[in-house]
Amino acid sequence: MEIKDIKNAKIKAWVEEIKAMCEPDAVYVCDGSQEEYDRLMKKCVDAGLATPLNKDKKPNSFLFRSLPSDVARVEGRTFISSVKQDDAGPTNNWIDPKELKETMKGLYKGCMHGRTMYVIPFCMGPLGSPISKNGIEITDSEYVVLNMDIMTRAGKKVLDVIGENGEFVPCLHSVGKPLNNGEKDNGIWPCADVEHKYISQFPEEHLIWSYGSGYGGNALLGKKCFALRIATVLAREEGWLAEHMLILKLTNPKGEVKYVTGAFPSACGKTNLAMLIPTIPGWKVETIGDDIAWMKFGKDGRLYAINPEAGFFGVAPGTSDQSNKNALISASSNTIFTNCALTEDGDVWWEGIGYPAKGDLIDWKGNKRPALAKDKSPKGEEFAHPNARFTAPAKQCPCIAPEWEDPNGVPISAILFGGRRPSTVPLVHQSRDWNHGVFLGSIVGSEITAASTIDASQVGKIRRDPFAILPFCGYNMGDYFQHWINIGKNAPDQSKLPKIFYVNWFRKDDNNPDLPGGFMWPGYGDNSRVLAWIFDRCDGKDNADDTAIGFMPKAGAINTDGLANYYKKTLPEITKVDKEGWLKEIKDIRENHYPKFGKHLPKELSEQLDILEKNLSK
Ligand code: OXD
Ligand code: MN
Repeated sequence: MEIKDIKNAKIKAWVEEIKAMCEPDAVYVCDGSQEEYDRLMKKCVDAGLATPLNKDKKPNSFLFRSLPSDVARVEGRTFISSVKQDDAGPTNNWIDPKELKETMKGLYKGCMHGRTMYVIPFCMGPLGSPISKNGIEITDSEYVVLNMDIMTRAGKKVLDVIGENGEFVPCLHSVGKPLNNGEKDNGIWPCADVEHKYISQFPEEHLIWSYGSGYGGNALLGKKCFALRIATVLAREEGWLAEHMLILKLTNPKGEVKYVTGAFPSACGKTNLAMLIPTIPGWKVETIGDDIAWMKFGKDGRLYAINPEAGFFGVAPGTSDQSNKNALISASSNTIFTNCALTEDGDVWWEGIGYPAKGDLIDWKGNKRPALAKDKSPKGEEFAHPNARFTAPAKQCPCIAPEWEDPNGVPISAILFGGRRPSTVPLVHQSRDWNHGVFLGSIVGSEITAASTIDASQVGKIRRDPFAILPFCGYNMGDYFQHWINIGKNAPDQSKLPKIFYVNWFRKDDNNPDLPGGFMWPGYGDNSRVLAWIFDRCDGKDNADDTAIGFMPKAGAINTDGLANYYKKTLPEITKVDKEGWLKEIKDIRENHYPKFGKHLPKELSEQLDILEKNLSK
């Protein structure tokens, strides 16, 4: 389609304005058809940017390789450009919007020379849902169009929904690599140098400008930039919640259903939990979403969630039949792989896939190397980049719930928080009430391990990632805590609020040689044992003890049938209150975490900290 096919005057004017600034060779409005997808993919293959995979192994799937300077989100180059710095808060990078726009306009000027400017109308959430929101992404990257096609509902149908007067979030993206006359990409991933990358959110204007990166969350602007950073701002303005949470459907052996959301920092197995295969008989987990949840109160007073995305942008390394079979099946066709290794027979491979590769591999940097006899590689010598990804349509997930696109969303019974905590935090505990739950969300974090830092003095400290939304909150995190408190306070019916739980799959005992990896809990499918306890808690079942830190499973309340004996022995240890550990935790929160938020810290959270301390000293 062309600009003239756009009926909405506001969109048209904005597209014309960006065209005049970026000076592309052509402008193309995406219709979202299969023919368009195939044509643009062929363009990428012809330009040497994409490799078609073996049709017998991975039908209609392609592999892209990025440059080593463009392999992940760039938090250091991500900005919340609010008018006042205080509104961006202590956890976001801030530049004055006037200054940032001047700088970025300088970069955008003529940045699309030699390229086509694509206009992608997209919807976050099921089309026509009262919870969904529309956006328009302008980009000069075919890779972005193709990924947005999988990750969102995109194309003409969205323009029709927006109509002549509907609202949309404008999202501008350029890879920041103009081409001189006749110049071609020649198989080299286009992007700008790190110091010229800007991932900018303007919260007052609900506007996104991204420059210089073609990768994932930096470039697929519907995801982290819109569905989290701008959506957190919209949610606060409009009284709902935009969260970095998976959504799952849990069915018990009687066929009763509950829906659960969960916030976990990156690399804590969120996608695995969303697609879990239970090890306890009769229980079923189905997926609604694996990364983002938008939640609004329904007419019945319950909190309803939708998954604003239509696909999974999952981390490939570590995904195996054992860790997440359903993700592998989701990505077995019609999938875009990025920075995975390529096998001799035209398939993809990555570390932790569960089997060694054969023959030679082309690694993510494009070098041919003989495969190793195992499915691990030394750090820095990986064949697949540790942040290699698959972009797969959610509808291909074998355990996708039939109602995953219900425009009304699904009613949430429980909200989980969790991080990687080798000590202190038990396997599961339930908050006493909403504010206590908000407190638990506010202290989410992962312990820094020797594997995650080169600075030995940091090991054992806790990197806090409140609500697992630290890199994705579009405003002051203290005000975000207050928003959560207010949601509870102003709920149409307090008794219908979801119950809040803190889970920890990662307790360790390195001195016990029986435990694989030193982990005191098996995780993966066995997490269903904890989900089952949570399910029953939501029904008010008498399966908990009231402890100093909240409700915890009564002895025998977690189903251990079929669990290895050594885990049966560790279970009492990980389901009791570690008083010393929690007192240290309180000190860390009081001295290092909460003071960052200054006057923005809700008094309700300091109160919760005092209550916890008092309970522990009883
Ligand atoms: C993601 C992340 O890519 O949270 O989803 O980092
Ligand atoms: Mn995420």
